[in-house]
Amino acid sequence: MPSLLVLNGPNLNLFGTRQPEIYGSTTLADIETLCRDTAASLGYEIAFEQSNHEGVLIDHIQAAKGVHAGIAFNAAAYTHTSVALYDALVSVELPTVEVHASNVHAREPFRHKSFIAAASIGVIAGFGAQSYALAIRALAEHLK
Ligand code: CA2
Repeated sequence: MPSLLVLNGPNLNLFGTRQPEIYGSTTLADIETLCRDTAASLGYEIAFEQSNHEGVLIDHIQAAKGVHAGIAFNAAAYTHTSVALYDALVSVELPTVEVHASNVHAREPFRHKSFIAAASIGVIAGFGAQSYALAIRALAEHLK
């Protein structure tokens, strides 16, 4: 079965534990289940990873080449800062969808800048945990 990488950046292990008014009450484990179920319904399996470390995220992106058909990526705060993650995404040439649970464009101005968007086929933000399911659907549609 073809496979997708769902990659999560710093602090996303805290989903469902704090700031529910911004990020909802769904835990990252719940989001993993949602991603697995959504992907399976579309004929994909997933690898689901989270790291608080930029270099580890880069290692996951590099290792995805030849293994996964695409990436759904919530780079969290690194979205707004990381040229290194942009370079890694460009180098692997895999279709990537940028994902955010919150609507970053309705928040602080520093969240309006994304280094990930320029290396992505599209961006989904603001739908809570469902942003992930929508990203997987977008990838599956793109890969048809
Ligand atoms: O909305 C998103 O998914 C974000 O990627 C989440 C990041 C934020 O820096 C981005 O601008 C938007 C924040 C991760 C912090 O996660 C927490 C989750 C629960 C409680 C506290 C922090």
